[in-house]
Amino acid sequence: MEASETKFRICPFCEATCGLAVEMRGREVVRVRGDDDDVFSHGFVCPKGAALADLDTDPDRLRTPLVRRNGELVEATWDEAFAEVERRLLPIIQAHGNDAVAVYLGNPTAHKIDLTLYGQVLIKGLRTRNIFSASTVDQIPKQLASGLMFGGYLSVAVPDIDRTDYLLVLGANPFDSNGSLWTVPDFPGRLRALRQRGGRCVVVDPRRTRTAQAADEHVFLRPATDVHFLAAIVHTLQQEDLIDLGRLAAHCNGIQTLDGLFADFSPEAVGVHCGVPAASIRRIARELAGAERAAVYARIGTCTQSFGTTVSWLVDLCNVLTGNLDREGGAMFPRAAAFAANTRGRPGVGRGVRTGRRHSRVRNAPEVMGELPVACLAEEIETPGDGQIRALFTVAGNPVLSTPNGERLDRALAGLDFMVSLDIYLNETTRHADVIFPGLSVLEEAHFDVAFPQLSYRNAARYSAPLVDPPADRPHEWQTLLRLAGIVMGQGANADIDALDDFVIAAQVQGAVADEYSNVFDRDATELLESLRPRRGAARMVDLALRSGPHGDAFGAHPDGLSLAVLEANPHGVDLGALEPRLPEMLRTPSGKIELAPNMLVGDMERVRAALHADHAGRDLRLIGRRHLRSNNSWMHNLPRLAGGRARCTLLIHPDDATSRGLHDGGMAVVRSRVGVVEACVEVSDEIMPGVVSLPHGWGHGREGTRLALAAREPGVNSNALSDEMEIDPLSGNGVLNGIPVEVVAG
Ligand SMILES: Nc1nc2c(c(=O)[nH]1)N[C@H]1C(S)=C(S)[C@@H](COP(=O)(O)OP(=O)(O)OC[C@H]3O[C@@H](n4cnc5c(=O)[nH]c(N)nc54)[C@H](O)[C@@H]3O)O[C@H]1N2
Ligand SMILES: Nc1nc2c(c(=O)[nH]1)N[C@H]1C(S)=C(S)[C@@H](COP(=O)(O)OP(=O)(O)OC[C@H]3O[C@@H](n4cnc5c(=O)[nH]c(N)nc54)[C@H](O)[C@@H]3O)O[C@H]1N2
Ligand code: SF4
Ligand SMILES: [Mo]
Repeated sequence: MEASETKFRICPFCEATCGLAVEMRGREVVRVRGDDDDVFSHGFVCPKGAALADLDTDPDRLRTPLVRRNGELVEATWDEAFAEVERRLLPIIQAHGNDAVAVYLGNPTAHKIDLTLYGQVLIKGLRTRNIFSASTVDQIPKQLASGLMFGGYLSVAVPDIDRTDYLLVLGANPFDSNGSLWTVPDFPGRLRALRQRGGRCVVVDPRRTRTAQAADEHVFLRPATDVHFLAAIVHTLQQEDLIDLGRLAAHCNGIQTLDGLFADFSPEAVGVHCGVPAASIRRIARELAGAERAAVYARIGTCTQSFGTTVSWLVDLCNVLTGNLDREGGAMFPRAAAFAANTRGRPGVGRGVRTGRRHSRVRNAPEVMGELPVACLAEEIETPGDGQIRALFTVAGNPVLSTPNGERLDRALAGLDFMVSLDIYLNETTRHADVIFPGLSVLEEAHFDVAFPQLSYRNAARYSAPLVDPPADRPHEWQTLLRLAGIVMGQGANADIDALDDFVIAAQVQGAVADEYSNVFDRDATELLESLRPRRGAARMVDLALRSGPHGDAFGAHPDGLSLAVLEANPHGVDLGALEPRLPEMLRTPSGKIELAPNMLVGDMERVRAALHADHAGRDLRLIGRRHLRSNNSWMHNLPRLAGGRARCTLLIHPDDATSRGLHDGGMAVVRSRVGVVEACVEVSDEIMPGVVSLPHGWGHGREGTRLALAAREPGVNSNALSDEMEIDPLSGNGVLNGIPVEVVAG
C-alpha cells in the first residue's frame, strides 16, 4: 500500500481559519486533524474542518459545467458552457445595457482567494450598478460604522482576548460559530484562559448559548434592543463620570456632540424595553469602566437588525469612552501582511467612506460599499422598466435560503431571462441557473485569506499550496471568472485570459509603485512584474500584496521580509506577533481623527428614541436565528460526517410560551410572519427567553431540481421564508434577520 503523507492546509470554511494537518494517501484523504504546529491556530479544529474529505468525495459536488437544454440542466464541456453565456448574455446587455445584469456574491467569496480577487475583475468588467452580496445579510453595519469612525470599511477593532480582563459579548456565539469579524481559533480555550487568570466575560443574548453557558454571566435581552442597552451603558458612563479616553483624547473628534445625546436612555428608562434589570445595566457599565483592560464585541445578532449600524457604533463608542480602544487587552486593530487598505497610502489620514453615491431603482435604498441591499434583489428583478434586472450571476451564494423573503426571490429567479452560477452544488438557488460553472475540490485549491488577517486576534501570515493538482482540463475559479469577464467586456468566449490577467496585475503593480508610502515607491514596474514570474492568477496577486505590504521584502530591498516564497517555505505560517497599538497611523478619516459622532449615526438616535416608545402590539413572539457547530450556512448539510444526529432545524420555544399555545416537544408548530409561513418541529427549552423563538437558517432543502441527496433526507424549513425583505437597516441596507415578529400556533 502507498505510504501516507501529511500535508497542511488552512481550513476555508469559517473565519477561524484553522491550520489543518491532512493525512493523504495519493489523492485520498485518510484523516484530518488540527495542525499543532500552526503558528496561529495551534491544533484547534472543529467537525467541519475534519469533514474536508467528505466535501472532496461528495458525489453530488459538481465537477462539470451544467447548461440548460430544453429546460433541463445537462452536463456540458467548459467551452460549450462559456459559449452559451456569450450567446445568451450579450444580447441582453446589448438590448438593455449593463445594469440589466446583476451579481450576487455569497459568503465563500470571502474565504477563497480566487473568488475574492477575481470576483472583482468580473464586477469591474460588467460595469453594473446592480451589485449585491451576503454582506447585506451579515456584517455591513459593522463595516459602515467602522468606516465612519476610522475611515476604512475593514478597520474593525477586535478584542485582544489573550490579554483582556473583561469581555462583553453581544449577539455572538463563537462557541458554535467560531467567531466572525474576529478571527480567533479556539475561542473556548481562550475564554477559559481569560477566566482562569481572573478575568470576566458577560454575554448578552436572547438565548443561553454555549458561549453564554461558559461565561461568568448571561444576560437575557429582548431581540433588537441592543441599541437601547448600549445607549444606557454610554448614558451611565457619562452620568457617573466614568469616561476616560486616556491617550485617545488627542485622536478623537466629536466628544462634545455626545453630551446629552444619551440623556433619555438611562438604564431605568430602557430596562423594561430591553428585558434587562436597570441595575444590571448600571453594574455592567461600571464593570466595563472599572476593568483594568476590557473589550466589547458584538456580532450577527446585533448586525442583522434595523439598528445594526448604530449598535455597531455604540459598541466601539463603549470601547473608546472607557479608554480600551487600541490598547493591549482592549479592542485593537490588526496589521495584516497583505491587502489591508489601512496599511496603504498616507498614514493617519484618508478619504474616509461615503455612501449613497447611487440608489436602488425600486426602493431608492442607498449604495453602501459599492453595493445595494440584497433585500432589494427580488423587486429589482420583478419590477418592469428601465434598469430592470434581467440576468444574474451568483458566485458562491445561496440567497434563496440566506436572504430575507427568500421564497419571493426563489420565484423572482425563475423569471430571469438568464442566470449563471459559479457553485459546487445544484442547490435551491443554482437550480434556477442556465449555466453552472463548478469550482475545484477543496484539495485542489491554494488558500490565502485576504480579509481575515485584518480581523485576527494576532498578526500572522499563512498560505496553503494545493494538496493535489486538479485534473488538467478543469480551470481554477480565477480562470473561470476571467473568461466570464472577457465575455461581458465583449472580447468573446475565447478571449486571451492570460493577457487579461497580465493587464490586471500590471495595474496593481502600477498602483504600488505610485504610492509614495509603499515600500516599492518609484520602483520600475517592469522589473517588479518580471520578478513575480512565473506565477499567475491569484498567487501572483498574493505575492505582490505580501512583498509590497507592511512586512514585505520590497522585492529585495528588505531581504528578511515576506513574500509568497517565504510562506511556501513555512507551511505552518509565520507569526508576526501580538496586536500592537496602531493609532493614529491606521486612521483614514479626512480629519485624521476617530470620528466619535458621525452625523449619520447621531442623526439615527431620533429613530432609536422613537423605537423605545413604540408599541409592541401585534404578533406576540420574536423570531431569532441560531448556528450549530456542525452546520455552515446552507451548504454543508450534504456531508455524511456532519449530517445525522438529532434534528437541528427545530423551533426553540420557552416552556411558558409552549404551554400557552398547547405546543409540546417533538410536535409541530405553524410559524407565521408578515411574509410567509412555515411548519416546524418544536423543541421546548428554557435556554430561550420567554417571548422569543428561534429557527436556524440555511435549511429548506429537498426542492425539485436540486441535487443534494443527503441534505434532502433532513430538509428542514427555510427560516428566511419568514424574514421580511421590506425591513432593513436604513443606513447600511442590511437585512433584518433577527427579532422578526411572528405568530406561532400548534400545527
Ligand atoms: N435568517 C438568517 N439568515 C441568514 C443569516 C442568519 O443568521 N439568519 N446569516 C447570514 C450570513 S452571516 C451569511 S454570510 C449569509 C450566507 O449567504 P450565502 O453566501 O448566500 O449562503 P451560503 O449558504 O453561505 O452559500 C454558499 C454557497 O457557496 C457554494 N460554495 C461553497 N464552496 C464553494 C467554492 O469553492 N466555489 C464556489 N463557486 N461555490 C462554493 C455553496 O454550494 C453555496 O451555494 O446568510 C445570511 N442569512
Ligand atoms: N457552525 C457554524 N459556524 C459558522 C456559521 C454557521 O452557519 N455555522 N456561519 C458563519 C458565518 S457566515 C458568520 S457571519 C458567523 C456568525 O457568527 P456569530 O455572530 O457568532 O453568529 P451566531 O452563532 O448566529 O450568533 C448570533 C447570536 O445572536 C443572538 N441574537 C439574536 N438576536 C439578537 C439580538 O437582537 N440581540 C442580541 N444581543 N443577540 C441576538 C442569537 O441568539 C445568537 O446566539 O458564523 C460563521 N460560522
Ligand atoms: S473552526 Fe472548524 S470550520 Fe472553522 S476554520 Fe476551524 S476547522 Fe474550519
Ligand atoms: Mo456570515
